[in-house]
Amino acid sequence: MPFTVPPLPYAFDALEPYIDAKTMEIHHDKHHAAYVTNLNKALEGHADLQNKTVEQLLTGLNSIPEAIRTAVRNNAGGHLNHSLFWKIMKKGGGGEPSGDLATAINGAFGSFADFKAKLIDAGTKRFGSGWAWLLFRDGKLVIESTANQDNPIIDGGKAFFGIDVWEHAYYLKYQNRRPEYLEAWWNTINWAQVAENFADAKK
Ligand code: MN3
Repeated sequence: MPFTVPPLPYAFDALEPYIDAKTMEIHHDKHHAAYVTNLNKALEGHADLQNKTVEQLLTGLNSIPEAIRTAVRNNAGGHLNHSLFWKIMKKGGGGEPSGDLATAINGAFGSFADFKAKLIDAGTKRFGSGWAWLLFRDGKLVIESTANQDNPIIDGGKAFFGIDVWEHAYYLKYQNRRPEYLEAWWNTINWAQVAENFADAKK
């Protein structure tokens, strides 16, 4: 079955004023849709690959024919990354995590404030387009950033929270002010969903 774009779990304007409705509409309906269209196109004629999940495609890039490997890497990555991104935000989000997730964050980074500063720093310093992530690597909770649509799963990481720092994610409202977007974004976070993702990633 071809890959499909999951519906946005809230209205385009749900994240106002932090992320504007027009950005959400273009980001979801055009950018995410294009990754899915281009992934399906790349996999045309490769029935064996069409049955895989995006996670399977990305952890097995070396076994994908060279002619379509980069297209699969970029577009399966784009599909996976955005599917996660929409879910970890919600209308009326924000605040701080609680429970096991809060304990793990405090243990790894000292405090929520330190964690937040470090993730913002990773997103700010990512040159060009990419993502900043909270993930498990070798059983440890760490922050990393990746270029383009690469997801840490490509080299064994398990990302369960992250922010898109491509210009298409913020340019209409924030123009060149990426740090301002990175700061405002925390007001959209769905911590209950992130806690669920964390519990899954920890397994
Ligand atoms: Mn994006």
